[in-house]
Amino acid sequence: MNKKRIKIAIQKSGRLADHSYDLLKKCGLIVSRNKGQLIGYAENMPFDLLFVRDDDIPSLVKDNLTDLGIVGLNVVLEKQFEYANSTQKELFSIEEYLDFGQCRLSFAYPEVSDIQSLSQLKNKKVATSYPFIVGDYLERESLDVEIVKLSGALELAPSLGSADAICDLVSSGRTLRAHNLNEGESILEITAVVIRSGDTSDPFKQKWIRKLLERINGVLQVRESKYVMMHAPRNSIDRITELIPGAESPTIIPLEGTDETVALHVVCKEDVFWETLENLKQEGASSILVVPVEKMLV
Ligand code: PRT
Ligand code: ZN
Repeated sequence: MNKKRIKIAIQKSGRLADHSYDLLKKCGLIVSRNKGQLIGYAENMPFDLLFVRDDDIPSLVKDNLTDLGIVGLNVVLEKQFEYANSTQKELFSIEEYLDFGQCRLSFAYPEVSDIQSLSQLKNKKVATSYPFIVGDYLERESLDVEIVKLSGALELAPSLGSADAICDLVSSGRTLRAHNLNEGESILEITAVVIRSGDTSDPFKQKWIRKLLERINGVLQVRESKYVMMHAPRNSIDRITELIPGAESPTIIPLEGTDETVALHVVCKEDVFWETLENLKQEGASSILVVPVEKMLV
């Protein structure tokens, strides 16, 4: 029996923790894990899960201590800059952009300040937890701004006088508003991503990693996808297919007792709204059913 196991690092607790764990369970992993335990073992597949702080995930993957990791793009990019001078050829690769952990990295200015845009920040100070990403952006924009690195409570930096602006993660914008800060330029759109070690050449590991990545892709597609069924006039098939957002080629099934009407089935990779159904009806479609898709492998 092959004893090799593929290790995946995910966040132990925090914004990405439950989403990451659920995603892997949706991919079919049955994981035995006791509360408080830092490692979980998949019973049915050769995967072990390591529950760690998100900031540690890129280095675990870079050092090949784990084969895969799920972490925010912000953390990945910041570490990539940090390791840029390393002699290691391939640190890790981004394999998949996920549909959770969405936020953006934005500049924000105190409501009371005269400075309300990047161009006004010249020779001033910006506080951030992402000095490399922000530094790279400012350099590309040829802006001379001093970066103050802070690891927490960034929102307080302007009122404490340690910076003129901040550059921080924003999702709803509530935190900025609560601290009387105006959101300015967004410099990065963020989601959680799957990263993979540069050293997964072992064929056994490769096979299972490919399988898992395919399943992750399938789970992501399914979340949006719908299966649409209807009766449609044969001469309207093209127009009807065009109306369905993200539709692939439809399956056309003859109906007993008629040549003019067919059953049309199609997988649609976007949400289907009432307006679409009303438009389909106008083109002559009837008995329209929209059902969720449980699993998909393309
Ligand atoms: O303990 P550990 O080190 O593992 O976790 P952590 O505290 O460093 O990270 P955590 O769990 O807060 O976030 C993990 C990842 O979630 C981040 O690296 C981002 O990729 C992603 N993410 C998504 C966010 C947010 N949304 C987010 N809103 N991370 C942080 N925030 C913070 C932001 O810093 C600000 O303080 O939430 C506040 C703003 O939220 P809004 O909704 O008020 O705008
Ligand atoms: Zn963290």
